[in-house]
Amino acid sequence: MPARPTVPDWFSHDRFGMFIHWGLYALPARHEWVMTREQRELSDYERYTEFFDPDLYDPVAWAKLAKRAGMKYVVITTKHHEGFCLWDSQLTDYKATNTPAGRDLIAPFVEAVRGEGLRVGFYHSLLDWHHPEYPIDGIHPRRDDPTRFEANETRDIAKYREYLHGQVRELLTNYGRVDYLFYDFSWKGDPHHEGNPPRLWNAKGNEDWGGEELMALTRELQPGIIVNDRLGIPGDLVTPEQYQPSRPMTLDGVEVPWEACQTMNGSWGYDRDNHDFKSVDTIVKMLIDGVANNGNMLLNVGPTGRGTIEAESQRILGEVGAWMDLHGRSIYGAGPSGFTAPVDGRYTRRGDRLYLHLFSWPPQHCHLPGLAGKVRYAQLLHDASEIHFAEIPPDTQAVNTGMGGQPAGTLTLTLPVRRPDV
Ligand code: FHN
Repeated sequence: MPARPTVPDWFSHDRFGMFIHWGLYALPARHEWVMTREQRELSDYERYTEFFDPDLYDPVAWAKLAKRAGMKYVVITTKHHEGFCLWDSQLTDYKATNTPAGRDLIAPFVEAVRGEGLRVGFYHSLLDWHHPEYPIDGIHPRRDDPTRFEANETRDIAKYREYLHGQVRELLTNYGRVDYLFYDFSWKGDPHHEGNPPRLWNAKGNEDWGGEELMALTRELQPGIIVNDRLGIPGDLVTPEQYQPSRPMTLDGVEVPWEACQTMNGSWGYDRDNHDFKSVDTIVKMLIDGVANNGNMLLNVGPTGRGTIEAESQRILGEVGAWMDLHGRSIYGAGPSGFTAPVDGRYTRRGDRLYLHLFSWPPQHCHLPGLAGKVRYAQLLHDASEIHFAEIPPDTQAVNTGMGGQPAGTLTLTLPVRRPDV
């Protein structure tokens, strides 16, 4: 029986992290899959290395932005599917060191994130559309490769596996403490990608990744590290992507830790033409909703080719941080309440404190005006339900639509719970 997924307390306490997708794809600035979506010739795509010059890269500013937003950990793409490495890997020339950047970009990132008291996570792609021995999978038939649809016998999968494991060893050896490894992604048996064309090399199952061996190496090099579920074998948590589970997540009927990774605008990598950002209100509600169902949220930014995080992302994260300044105590160390929430709201609970988050106002049947009405509604809610609130304390932080510039639509009340049995 595989070990049950578990995560260290810090992860369930911290609830909220930043995801960073950064690589050569920031230069075409259309999506991190641009190489595949536009069927770019490898020789053509590689030329971006001549222009990758993130002169405005400031990892301290990135770490401060994450902290400002109330995020407690930061996960960066060390290498995405394109195969380009942000660190000074000794196993390839396809790396930031060999671009106008001229240096390892992961080392200063790690130092900056730790400097802000945040935890460090690495994203690492199992796919590598650049490596000569990476098997052609069903998603990236290379036009410049005459064997593109040949069976994988034309490629030495063992050599690719050695490269993959060797780079993981570099990342988990050369940068001190790493708290979280987000592998990405495998298909076979992966709930995130059911129905996709099975990968040619995965037809034989995941032993070609060396998944078990890679998991063991990860834990050997970084005891206590959190490893996700995308190696194609059970990890320490489940990682729903771009959706919010409607209840706590389970495996075989047993609740498991989970973290929903979300974009701000539908694109992981910087997409210069995509201004379809989620509102602050939506992001705050997603975070609350996740905690109410015992999950985390990993919210993504996609820095530009020059190393900046676009203004809209910064604005949104600043306003999410303003909400977190007031209500972080209903998120950090909080979780499901055990009570039935009103249809237009959520409960989160931390110890004997119950937090009522009203997502819409006025709720269907309450016509009480203004803030007093909202507070009274909270009392009505709880008189009518199995929860009995003590008098709402005078210091109740009742924040509603528009007040003090808070995100519209959320009213969060901090209320002590008088246990029904007392
Ligand atoms: O293909 C990637 C995608 O580009 C992005 O990195 C997401 C983030 O979880 N993971 C894969 C799609 O599931």
